Amino acid sequence: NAMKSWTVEAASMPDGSQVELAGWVWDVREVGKIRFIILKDREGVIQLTVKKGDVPQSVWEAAAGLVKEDVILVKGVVKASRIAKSGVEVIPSELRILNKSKPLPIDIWGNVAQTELDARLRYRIVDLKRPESLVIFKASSAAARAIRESLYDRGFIEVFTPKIISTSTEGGADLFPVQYFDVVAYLAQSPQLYKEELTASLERVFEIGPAYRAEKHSTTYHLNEFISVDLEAAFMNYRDVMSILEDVIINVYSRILQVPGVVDMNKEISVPKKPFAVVSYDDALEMLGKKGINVRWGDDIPKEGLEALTGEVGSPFFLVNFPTSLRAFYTMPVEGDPSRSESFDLVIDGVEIVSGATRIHDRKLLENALISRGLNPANFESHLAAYEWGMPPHAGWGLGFYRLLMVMLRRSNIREVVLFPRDRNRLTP
Ligand code: ATP
Ligand code: AMO
Repeated sequence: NAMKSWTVEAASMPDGSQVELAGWVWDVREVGKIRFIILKDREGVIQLTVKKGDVPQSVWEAAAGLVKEDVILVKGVVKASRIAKSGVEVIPSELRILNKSKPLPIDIWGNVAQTELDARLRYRIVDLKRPESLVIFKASSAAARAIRESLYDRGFIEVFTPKIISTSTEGGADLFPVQYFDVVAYLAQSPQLYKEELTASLERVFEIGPAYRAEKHSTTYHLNEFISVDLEAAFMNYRDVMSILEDVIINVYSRILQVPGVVDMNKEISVPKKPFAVVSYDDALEMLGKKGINVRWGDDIPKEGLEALTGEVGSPFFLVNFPTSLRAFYTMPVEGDPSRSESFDLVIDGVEIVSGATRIHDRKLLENALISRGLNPANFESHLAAYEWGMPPHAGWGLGFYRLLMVMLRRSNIREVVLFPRDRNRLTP
């Protein structure tokens, strides 16, 4: 058996078990004739007790030169211990140094708050050794898994669409150009057009993939590369996909709460309850007006408005029926009230996490929507063609994965929940 055990597994093994562990030296202390080594791996720590005379001389000597973050492999016996933190200690019969470590450029043993986020991101591979940072990325993995689980259960299939594309999908100029042989192509802002086209065959699809926005924002919740969870479903409207979204959000919260360390990191995280509050754009403007926040009908509701609304109706909440002019061209107007649309945002703790809508499925209407936004239908011909070959009514949403993690884990900056964030000033690491 070539597989090493995790420290947490060793901690629950019966007294006398043989074990093989590998990991990093978290701490090392010498008290007289005993060298205590705290061995760390991804899942936790365990104490190695190296007592002169009780262990082979080679082990005693190897233990002497150890420094923090040295990489070691240990074979030994698990022993119950009343003093060791996990209730067990390991008495090594073999200790091999697999690699030595130099002093680290940032402190990973102290309080996270004491190291600037900038420095942590500059030395991200080192920062990730910190238990608090590890918890975030375990939660991230659990969240992605929970999303997949919820959507597979509801008949969605996972798809992968190109990230190098020929035209804008969301309108606007915030595209990164890339040289694609002899032509200029762009990095995808979202899989919007592909996911809609796929409803004509695959019916219910989702994708978890990168999205690129060349926005010159420098806020705590915008990035130039982010992970977007995109969903699209045939024969559904915006209310149907809002209901799926509620279930997804609830499952993600439940799952991340099961990740060891998440509750300790923040005691206030709790699973939201169904149904989430629903506020129309018009009602939101009225509520905000009464609080002295004046938004003109047809304008975006600013962040302070979203925060004020959270104070009124709680979190999460849906904002619905945005002015059609505020939304992308593919958004379905309300029947009989075309200045408003069958659209929604989901806001959690004052941050926009998801946008979605019922989509237009009629080619002529879609062409008019493009024209009314100053876009040229000729540039969308390959997309428009799909609308002539049996395009079903459909709806969907796009969820900002990092924004969701940020609000769930109550981090104040989106960069904390991204391994290697890409923002205006950060292209490395
Ligand atoms: P969407 O892509 O759906 O518009 P979004 O949340 O990124 O999603 P934006 O319009 O890009 O929406 O920005 C949302 C809010 O972010 C704005 O209403 C504004 O309050 C805030 N915001 C945008 N740029 C900045 C900035 N440079 N500094 C501070 N806040 C900003
Ligand atoms: P939208 O542009 O609103 O909609 O994007 C969807 C969600 O993605 C997240 N998001 C971002 N996260 C980090 N940094 C950014 N710069 C950034 N921009 C957006 C937000 C946002 O709610 N095609 C539509 C979705 C759809 O209708 O299906 C779209 O892209 O959480």
